[in-house]
Amino acid sequence: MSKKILITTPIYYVNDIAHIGHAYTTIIADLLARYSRLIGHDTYFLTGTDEHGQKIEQSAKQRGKSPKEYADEISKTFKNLWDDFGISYDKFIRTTDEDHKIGVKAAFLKMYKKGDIYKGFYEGFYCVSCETFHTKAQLLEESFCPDCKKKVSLLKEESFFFKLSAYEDRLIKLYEDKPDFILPRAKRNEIVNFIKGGLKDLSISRTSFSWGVKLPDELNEPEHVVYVWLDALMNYLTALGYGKNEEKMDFWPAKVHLVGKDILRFHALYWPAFLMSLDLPLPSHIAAHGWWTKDGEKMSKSVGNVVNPKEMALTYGLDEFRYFLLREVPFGQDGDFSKTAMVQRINSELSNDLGNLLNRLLGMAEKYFDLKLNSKDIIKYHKKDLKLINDLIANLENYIFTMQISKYIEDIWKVLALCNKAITECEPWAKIKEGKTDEAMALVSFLANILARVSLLLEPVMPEKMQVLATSLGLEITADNYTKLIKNEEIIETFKLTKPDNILFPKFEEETKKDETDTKKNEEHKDEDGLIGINDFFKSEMKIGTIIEVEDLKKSKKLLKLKIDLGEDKPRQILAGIKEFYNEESLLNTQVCVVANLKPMKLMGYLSEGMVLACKDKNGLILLRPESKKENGSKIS
Ligand code: ME8
Repeated sequence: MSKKILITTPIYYVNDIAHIGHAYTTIIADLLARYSRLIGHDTYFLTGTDEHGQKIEQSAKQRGKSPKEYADEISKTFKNLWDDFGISYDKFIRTTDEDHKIGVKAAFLKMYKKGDIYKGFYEGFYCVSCETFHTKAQLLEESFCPDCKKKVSLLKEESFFFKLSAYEDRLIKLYEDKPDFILPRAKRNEIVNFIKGGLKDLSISRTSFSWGVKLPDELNEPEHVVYVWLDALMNYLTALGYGKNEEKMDFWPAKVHLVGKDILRFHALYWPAFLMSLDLPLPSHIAAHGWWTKDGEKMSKSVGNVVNPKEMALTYGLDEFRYFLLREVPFGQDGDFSKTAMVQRINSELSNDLGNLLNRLLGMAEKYFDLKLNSKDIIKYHKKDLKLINDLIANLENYIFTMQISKYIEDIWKVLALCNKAITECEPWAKIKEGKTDEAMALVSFLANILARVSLLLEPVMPEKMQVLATSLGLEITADNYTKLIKNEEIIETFKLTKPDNILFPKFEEETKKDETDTKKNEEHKDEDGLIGINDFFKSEMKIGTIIEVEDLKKSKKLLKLKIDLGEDKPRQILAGIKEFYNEESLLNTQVCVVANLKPMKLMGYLSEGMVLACKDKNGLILLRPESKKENGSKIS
């Protein structure tokens, strides 16, 4: 029976452009949505951007832009990326949308009228980067955020509070009654332990900045804006018309809110409490995936190890990239991104096991049967293999909404292995020679039938490539065909195959192992002539930046402390030995070239996060500068 299914991604902050982590979340959610449609459910897939709050206000200011102007710019880069990636979202919500603001205000008012919101005074610590309140006891070394390790600020301001403490018992009961509410199950303890410390009421409004949704007019509190996490979480309802026309509210409650482990607490604790207060049903699952690192380190712009999803998709193919992300790491675990591992999976699993199976099928079908197949003898010769495959496939559906995605793919590869084994055992070329054409036909049509099923099963993983596979088999990827071939185990009686224009999964040279992003493993050195490879050169990331602050370090003869805007969240602090040649006036608001991926080091007790390029000869020192003004953060190559 068709159900209404809502799948969501987090809405991404617009202070950063999309990297592989965001792509990972969105691709998993896309897989869930595509799968849900394929099995016949009426599916609504929601993604978007989170645009309010202090962090965004600050980032915009650093770039000399208004928050809205800045949010428009970055939100578009997310939307464009998902469009380029063929992400099958139904709605891209922005928290600056007017309808969203209406819904947030309606929810605030409802909770207020219910008596779940009261006015008070907040005194405590706040991490702007995570947009999170912390108690002193939670901080690292008394002043650093326990999550992102950045310095927190002390807040003292009037605030409205949500009576989170009143929901403690109901939340504990929720985790007990619904053991699959948080997936993977192991992550549940994290939340339960957090509650064990006792739940404090949550500050849900701010007065020290203004970039947010105003409180409902009825409250007459023009100084307050809604806390960005309440604002953001509400997107899951406002996207459905909550507080306005309720147009799509029949999709509520969500089937899965997909999130990274960093934001599990907001979704598994605050969000159900807000929903209880709003008298709304709770989502079925909050599914939290693990973290991608590069060479074992957290990806960050300042370290210069951010993996660009678009670049990966362009180089290795979008579907190959999707396959790798979904197959490499069991859901919930952390993974380290390596191109070498990706190439190995493409070559052995996609190219050998799957692509080559199609080649073998097409080769035999063309040579022996003019690409026309008849399946009448499949049961006679392949009953046993068919039973094994049917059993494997029947189990697959259980894996998807329990988020065992790598297991889902792994079992499809067991099906492919059975097909490849069947060819070896049957030796159809020998059967043809012996005049046993029926047996050869049975084998080839068996392969065609199984590949037809595989094209349906893998469509949510690799939509474009599976379209090519299905077309070559003369099959359409539809919910009807899914029911026929996967649920009812029907056999396609005849085929007229066509050969695709290109090979399904071309191989990549294993020499990609030497790729420059697999840094640690692939150090290149100067050769005997003192020359370096181009990869060595490109290891240094050089960018254009604007000097926005100059401080004379009195204790040093040479050093000036500069703040340089490289188009990042916050300006870089760089110490440069240029005092003898430049002063504040000649530096301020001018552009320079910066090596941006140097390991930070301390000079005269100050952290220096990069190096300014300069040239010195007997006449003195000059800074290297762009010929004309370039956007901050522009790469030098
Ligand atoms: O937290 N590995 O937005 P955000 C895996 N606006 N996933 C990663 C990742 C990594 N290295 N880095 C980021 C917010 N992610 C809020 C959400 S929802 C109501 C509000 C993914 O832009 C992961 O899904 O910081 C994480 O939860 C999300 O990006 C955080 O995105």
